[in-house]
Amino acid sequence: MAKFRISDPSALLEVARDGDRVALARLLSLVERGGDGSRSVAELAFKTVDQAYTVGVTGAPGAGKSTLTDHLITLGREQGLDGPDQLAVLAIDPSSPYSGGAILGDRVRMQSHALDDGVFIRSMATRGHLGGLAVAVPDAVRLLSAVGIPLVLIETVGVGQQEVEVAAATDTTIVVVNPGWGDAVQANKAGLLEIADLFVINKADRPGARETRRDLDLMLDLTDLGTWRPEILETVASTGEGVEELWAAIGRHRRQLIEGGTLDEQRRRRLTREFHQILMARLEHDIDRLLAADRFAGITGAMAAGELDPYEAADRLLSGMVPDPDGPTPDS
Ligand SMILES: Nc1nc2c(ncn2[C@@H]2O[C@H](COP(=O)(O)OP(=O)(O)O)[C@@H](O)[C@H]2O)c(=O)[nH]1
Ligand SMILES: [Mg+2]
Repeated sequence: MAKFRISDPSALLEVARDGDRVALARLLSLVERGGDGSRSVAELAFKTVDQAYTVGVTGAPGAGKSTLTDHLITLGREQGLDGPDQLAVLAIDPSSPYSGGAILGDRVRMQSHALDDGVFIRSMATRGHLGGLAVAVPDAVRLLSAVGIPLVLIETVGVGQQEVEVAAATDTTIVVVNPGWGDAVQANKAGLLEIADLFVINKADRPGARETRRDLDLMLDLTDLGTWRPEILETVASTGEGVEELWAAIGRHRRQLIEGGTLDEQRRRRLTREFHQILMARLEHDIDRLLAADRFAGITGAMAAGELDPYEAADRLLSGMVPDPDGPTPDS
């Protein structure tokens, strides 16, 4: 039991690499929480050369993402990307229940299940992480890679800019829609059309799948596509119909990325974007702190009095020329 009291990240990582899921869960908690702990985990994990392959599953609430992901877990375990292997699931959608491996709200049971069958499932929030999900999720993926997990499934609800960004930042992005008039159009509006590598029309047991396929095809025709035209698949996640074909399509997309050399290129681009997010988050944090300081009440006062326009105030602030309201004034 002594080892469970370890809190030093590098010691935890060492234990996690030997397959200790409790240690891994603890490291992921550090990542979620942000701050110094998260920083040292990120630093350790960043040195990992073999990055896990990431598959994003996104779409509106109720589209069937979790049910579909459940099947992908099974297929991932049985077939893997290059043969059966362990895998991890990050559920960013807080309403995700998994029948196979996990029950949310019962973390202990969830982790022991993961220990049994090589599936590590974790729901993720960001709590204090500066930069939010867009920074915390890549950190988590690198951590999972660092402990030797080759495949990470990431379920996000495709609503809101942050979630869409997270969904987009995966090697293969699956957008789940349902049959029926307008669903494809909604997905387009949410910005999901541009990020999709594969479309899944789930609940294909319901009427309207053909129309949804036609809508998607029409929208794809109007989109400036790269070398890969997103495939459109139909599934009935509740029975498992079509999920084997989906797994095969994931494999095709992955092969295309690897053979075309675009996998590395995409990952480099994502890293640049991540760096941008980190810088933005830091600056925002610093600015908030500056503005909260008493001495800056003077600036707000000067702006309110019409003595200083906001652009001039920003110029001075950014060039470090903002006069200290508590110090001597330039013309005194
Ligand atoms: N009829 C039908 N229902 C499905 C199908 N896939 C999922 N469902 C049901 O749709 C509901 C929402 O599924 P869930 O996987 O939780 O959706 P999520 O919110 O996108 O993760 C559940 O009651 C599922 O049983 C399907 O292919 N056909
Ligand atoms: Mg779900």
